[in-house]
Amino acid sequence: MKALFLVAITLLCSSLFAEDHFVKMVNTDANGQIMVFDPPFLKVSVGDTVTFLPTDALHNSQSISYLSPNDGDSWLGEMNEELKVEFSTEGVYVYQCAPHIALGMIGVIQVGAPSNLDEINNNLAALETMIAVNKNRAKDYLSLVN
Ligand SMILES: [Cu+2]
Repeated sequence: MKALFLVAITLLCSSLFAEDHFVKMVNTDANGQIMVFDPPFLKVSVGDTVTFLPTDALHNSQSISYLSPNDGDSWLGEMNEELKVEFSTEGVYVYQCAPHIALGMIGVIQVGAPSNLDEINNNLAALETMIAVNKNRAKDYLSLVN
């Protein structure tokens, strides 16, 4: 009986504690990708946080409203700022580094179920017109949504 109680408490606690995730903003990653979020795709749970780390200089992280869930979370990091975002709304978020959008410096965060994935795919062309190099990244990262 006591063991069962302990198991129940352990399960309860693990669901209560949100996880913290980290994304580095770098000039080059381990795969030789240039101007990139590392990792570029993350799957997290509602209530988790993601901290963007200014590992290299002259990057920021900001959400893109037309590539986020309706009434979803939004953020706007300053250049070189370490920014912690808590996700309270489920869905898929595509975000960018403003100075390097032309170089395809974008990332994707999936929070829980990908309820807005069709909407994102419908709106993706607007983002892709702003990207000159590494145009394939948006589709590559979104292919990891599961
Ligand atoms: Cu950048």
